[in-house]
Amino acid sequence: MSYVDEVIAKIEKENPGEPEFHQAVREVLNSLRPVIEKNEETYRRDALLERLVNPERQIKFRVPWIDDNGQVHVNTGYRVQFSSAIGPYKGGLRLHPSVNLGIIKFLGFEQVFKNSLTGLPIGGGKGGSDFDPKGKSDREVMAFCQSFMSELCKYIGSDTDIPAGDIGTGAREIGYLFGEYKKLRGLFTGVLTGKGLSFGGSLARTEATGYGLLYITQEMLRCHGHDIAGKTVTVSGSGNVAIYAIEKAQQLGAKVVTCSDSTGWVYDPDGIDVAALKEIKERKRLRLTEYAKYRPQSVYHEGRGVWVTPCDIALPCATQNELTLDDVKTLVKNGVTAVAEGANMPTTADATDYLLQNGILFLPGKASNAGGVATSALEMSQNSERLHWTFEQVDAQLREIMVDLYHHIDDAAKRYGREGNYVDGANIAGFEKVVDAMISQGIV
Ligand code: NDP
Ligand code: 2IT
Repeated sequence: MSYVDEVIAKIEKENPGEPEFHQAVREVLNSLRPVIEKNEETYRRDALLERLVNPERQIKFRVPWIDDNGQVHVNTGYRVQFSSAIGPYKGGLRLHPSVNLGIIKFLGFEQVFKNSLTGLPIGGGKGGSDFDPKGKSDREVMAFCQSFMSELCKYIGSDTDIPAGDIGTGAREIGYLFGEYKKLRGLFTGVLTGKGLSFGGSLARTEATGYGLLYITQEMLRCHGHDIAGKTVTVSGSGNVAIYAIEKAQQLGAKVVTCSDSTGWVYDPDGIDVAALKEIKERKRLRLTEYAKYRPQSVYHEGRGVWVTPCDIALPCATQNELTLDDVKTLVKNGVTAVAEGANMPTTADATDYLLQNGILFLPGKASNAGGVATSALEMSQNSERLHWTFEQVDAQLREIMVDLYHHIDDAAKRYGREGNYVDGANIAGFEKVVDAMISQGIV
């Protein structure tokens, strides 16, 4: 059995009930086959792949908190510190009822390669809880965040592990988490990113993941002789990533006709009204059913279904495995040119294969959504020098990082005879830097 197959089998056996983690490991290791084969004996002797796919540390803890009626609830908190080979652990905190150890491990594993691709000195980690912020009062969210941080604070620090936002964790949650960390540790440091602008946050961090997705998509399209201007775009999700992807796509001259949440989706033939979306989702925290009140010409559908809408560019920006084989068959039938992932692993493995086999330009999330964490690293730099950069400075750096990232993965794909396969390109390019650091640092 090849070394890659051996390690895939071992991971599946030793981590039962974690299908998303298996999926992420399989995808990366399959891409790495040509790289591993060149050094198979040395890598096997040094257990390099076992060290790559097993987290350095995983922390699981109890999070008790009291609701507005005096009822005590107990959630589970996680922080998986996956790899510190190239820098301190860095990655978001997901608050969603679907969170379990396998989901956090898949996200932490992806983060290692993504962070490497940014070109910045950040290792990979991820955390979160099965707590659901939806429908909770601000006081309940604060109570949860304070309890969560009272344990997490023992394991993080501005030079060791720097969490940030993800699904269900936005500016409000980061604020409460930061306040509690500061109180418990007595330290005003850049221990979290995505902070408010009045206490060390970076301009453009809120926009960064969505904007970065469009910058890299634009560069890929440009290199293939296409332009975003005038194109029809479909987006799923209506959270942080989706909102700013829609905003930047429209600034670049595209028309975005859909968005969604976990209960339904909206089709707006005149293009999504971003101001209305921000009002509904960021300020009022309501459902997308509200959208028709702002835009009477739009249509609301219950359930999933964004991908039946004909488009040139599809941007899945909600969650993992939301874009299935049936969905991509419809996209291809409708003449899609490009699919770029705003979410982490939103495309199922068979759907990814189908897109690649049909010559669709496809950017995997670990490359195309890296603008968020890259800008988090810029926030860390600003915190270290105790300065603030302007929106234009941060945005210009973000754009440069995303353009460079595209050429980096394009080059890696070409070097291994996989031209145009950005899944392989991203996995190989991300791996090269991490493995170099791992080998230099010895068996640790
Ligand atoms: P938000 O919580 O701001 O928004 C998430 C959106 O996705 C909401 O519209 C939500 O709908 C929808 N959604 C979440 N879970 C599901 C589900 N199980 N089924 C259907 N819809 C769902 O999160 P973000 O925008 O920050 O994150 C979106 C994706 O982008 C995630 O995969 C995240 O890991 C990834 N990402 C985020 C980055 C960031 O900086 N925030 C950086 C890089 C990647 P509803 O409100 O109804 O739950
Ligand atoms: O998946 C991701 O890259 C994020 N949720 C952002 C992580 C970060 O540290 O900004």
